[in-house]
This record gives sequence, structure tokens and C-alpha cells, in this order.
Amino acid sequence: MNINIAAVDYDGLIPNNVALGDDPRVKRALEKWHPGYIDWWNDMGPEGFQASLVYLRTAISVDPKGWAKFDYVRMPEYRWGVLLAPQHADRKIPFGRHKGEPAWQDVPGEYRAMLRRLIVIQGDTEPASVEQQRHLGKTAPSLYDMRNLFQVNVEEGRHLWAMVYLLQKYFGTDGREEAEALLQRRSGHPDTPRMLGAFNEKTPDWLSFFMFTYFTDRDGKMQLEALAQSGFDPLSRTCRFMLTEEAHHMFVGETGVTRVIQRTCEAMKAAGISDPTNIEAVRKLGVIDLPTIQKKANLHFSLTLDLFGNEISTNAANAFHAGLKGRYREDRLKDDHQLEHDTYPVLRLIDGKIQNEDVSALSALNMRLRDDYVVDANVGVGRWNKVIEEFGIPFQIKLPHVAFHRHIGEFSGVHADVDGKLLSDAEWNQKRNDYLPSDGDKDFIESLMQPQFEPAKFASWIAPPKVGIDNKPGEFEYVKIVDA
Ligand code: BYC
Repeated sequence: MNINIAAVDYDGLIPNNVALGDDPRVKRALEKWHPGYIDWWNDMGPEGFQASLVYLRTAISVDPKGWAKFDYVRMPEYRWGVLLAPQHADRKIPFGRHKGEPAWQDVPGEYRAMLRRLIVIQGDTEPASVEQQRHLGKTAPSLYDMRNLFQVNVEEGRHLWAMVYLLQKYFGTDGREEAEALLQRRSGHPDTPRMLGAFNEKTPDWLSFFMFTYFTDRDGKMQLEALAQSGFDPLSRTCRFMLTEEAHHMFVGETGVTRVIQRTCEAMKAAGISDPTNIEAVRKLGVIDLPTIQKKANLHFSLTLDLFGNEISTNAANAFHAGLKGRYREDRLKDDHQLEHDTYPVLRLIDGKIQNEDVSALSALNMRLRDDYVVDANVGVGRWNKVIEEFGIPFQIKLPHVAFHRHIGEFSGVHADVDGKLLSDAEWNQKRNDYLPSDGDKDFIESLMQPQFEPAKFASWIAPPKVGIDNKPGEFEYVKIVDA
């Protein structure tokens, strides 16, 4: 079996670069799972646009250079497949108690349950995000944005395929059952919800979508980076290729928010409004005021922090110790990669005060990944602030304190403001709407969500992008809408 090939075989039902043709058992299992997946996509994928022709990129190779081909595709006909980054010869387990041993090409029996759980949790988030975003096509601010939404959606679908391949190939009957269950759970469903909190929240409008792809897809990046270090080589290779797709999703988020900010600043300047807190006047211009953009950032950032789990976690320690889930860019860190004698400072609630405490580095791995995430998330925020600064408007977007609005971990039992000052229940109830979108804010944003489906045109509240996808010119018709 040639597992080093970069090119993808598109001949069969399931495109792949894992020589599926030589693996009849897994091929059959995936072909059996396929109709259920298509049913799920038709039921829960983008509503109202399944017959439309969308200018999508499809992976034709896993070579980092030139892996994509662009063409018009009807989404249900997208070629979802199984793509793994090339195998590194003689790869060793890079961390934990098995450090230095050859990477596993098969599931190590003693870690089977732990590994399956990690793969299932990762897999569960992918269809969840498609479900969360399924209504957004109808209010797309342009065909360019609509195309980006659908690109993100089909790739999340492919990420589900990526995890399902691992379950079907390496986990036998229970892997098959988990693969089925991934198609049964539903985001926000009262009885069969998705596994992690943020994936049961609504994505009601396009600013939420951009914030989600900026903040929550970035958790995806961090978790995939940590899993890409895994000693279980097929998981590592799968995640390495997923990361190349994930980059576009964060690009959609970062540039989306930038364009919203840009448009707001342009409109304020044209109207001679210099006070960003004059919300009523700014809203009359048909753009989203900066304080409301801040509130949306507060919401999505805090919901995403919950996805890192508890600050102190035995699960995380066990997964690292076992060599299954590493740290962010483990391969670039300079230490013993075992951490058995190290400590890490964790922000905790001690005697009613938020303070750092040194705890065992192994137990603090969720916290460490979250810290790396916060650094990464701040970079784009800096770029948003540059735009505001260029217009000379006295306002800065700031990420709230990690204790703000939390439902998982150390701070889930307290209320804190965006600066990390602890608040009583009464104070929180009084101030909540200063920090998070109020019903009025939501209604205002919703009122702006009018579709703009003419090529080259954009809704009032968002600036056009600097460059088109695949270098297409402004008037390019990214989606040819066909009524279903
Ligand atoms: N909601 O020991 P702890 C993405 C549970 S996003 C509900 O701290 P651990 C994407 C936890 O399951 C990336 N429950 O947990 C983005 C545990 O339950 P059990 C997704 C939660 O394991 C955009 C208990 O609380 N990938 O790809 O250290 C679009 C104790 O917690 C939550 C991954 O997450 C929660 N938020 O950490 C599309 C990677 N947090 O087992 C896609 C795989 C914790 O005691 N997952 N609990 O019953 C993991 O690495 C870890 O499972 C977690 C949790 C980081 C999620």
C-alpha cells in the first residue's frame, strides 16, 4: 500500500489518498455510512441552496502547495473524502511516557477508550457547526460571503469524514456505532444535543458567524494542533491536513469582522460622527456600532474558552502522558516533553480572589492550550484595532478577562466583569447587557440582515473584500442561485 502519495484518487464514491481500494472492509463501511451522511447534509446542511451552483475549492492533493481546484459545484455533489497528510518515515512518539518509541500505526489497546473519546468529541463539533449555520445563506450580505459560508460548511462536513474514517478503520463495531451517533445528535436539541456547550448555541446572524469562525474555529486550530502531535499516527496525519483547511475558516472570520469594522468607521467618518458611543446615531447609518461589535466578541470569546475544558484536568494529563494529545506545537517546545516534574501557573479562584497558583504541568494542559489560544486570538484583534485607529476613532476592541461569562472550569460558579472584577448576582444582572448583546442589540443586528444576492453588491453594514476568492474580479458570480 502506497501511503505516501500526495494525489487524491477521485475514481470511487469516496475520494481518498489512503488506498481505500485495497481495504475492502473499511471501504464497505464508509460506503454504508455515505447515504446517512447525505441524508444528514440534505436535512441539516445549508437551507434553501442545495441546488445552487457554488464556486468551491476541492482538495485534489495534500501537497501544501497547489492542493485545491476551484469549480462550480452543487453542495450535495461535493466530493467529500478521506485525506491524510503524508506519513513521515520513522516518526517517533514526541511526548509522554512513550516518548521516542515508534509512532503507533494501530490503536494501542490500553488507550483505546481514551483515543476514541477524543476522536468522537472532535468529530461531533464538525457537523454541529454546519447545523448552527444552516439558516445563514438566506441573509448573506453578498454572493462572495455566501460562497465562503458554504465553503466552510462543506469542509466541516469533510472534517466529519476525517474522524469517521478513523472510527471505521480503527475501532470496529463501537467505531461504527459512534459514526452513526455523529449523524444522530443535533445542535441545540433538548434530548440529543451536540457534546460541547458552544456547539449548541445559535449562530443567528452574520456577525455571529464571523465571530464564530474567528474565535471558535481558532479553538479548532488549537485542538487540531494538539492532536496533530499525537503518537497515534493516523490521527496526527488527519489533523495535519485538516489544519490547512481550517486556516481559510479563520481567514473568513478575521476578514469578515475587519470588513464590518471598516464599513462602520467609513460610515461614521462620512457622517461626521467621531463618538463611537453615540450608538443611536451610528445605527441610523445602517452599520453596526463598535460597542455592539465588542459585545459580540465578548460573547464568542467566552463561549469558546469553555471549549478548553477545566483548567485542571486529569483527562488532559492522562491523554498527554499516554502520548495521545500533545501541546500546541509540541515539536517546537524545548523541554523534556514529559512534564512529570514541572509546574505551570493556573489562574484560580482562591479565597474569593482570582490569582495564579502553580500546579502540576500535566494537570494544567488545558490551561496551557487556552493561554496559547488567547495569545493567538489577540493577534487578529490587534489588526481590527489598526483599522479603527486609521480612522482616528477613539475605540479599541479588547478581549474580556478569562473569568468573564464562563460555564466550565474555575470561574463557572462566579460572575466577573470584562476586567475580571468579581460581581454579585445583582451586579451581574444589572450590568450583563453592558457586556453581552441585549435583546435590543440582537433585534438591531437582525434588522440589518437583508440578503444581497447581486454580484459585486454588498449589504449596507459590510465593506467588500480587498481581493476575491481565487483572484476573481469583483463582479464574479460566486453562487449561481437555483431554486430547489
Ligand atoms: N462542554 O477533564 P475535563 C473545532 C466535560 S473545536 C461540555 O476538563 P477534558 C471546530 C468533559 O467532556 C475543537 N462538557 O475535560 C470549531 C469531561 O466529561 P467526562 C474540538 C465539557 O477532557 C469550529 C468533564 O467535563 N476538539 O474543531 O480535559 C467549527 C471534565 O472535564 C466541556 C476538541 O475539543 C464543554 N465545553 O477537556 C468546527 C478536541 N468541557 O469525560 C469545529 C478533543 C469539558 O468526565 N477534546 N467537558 O464525562 C478534548 O481534547 C477534550 O475532551 C476537551 C475537554 C478539551 C473538549
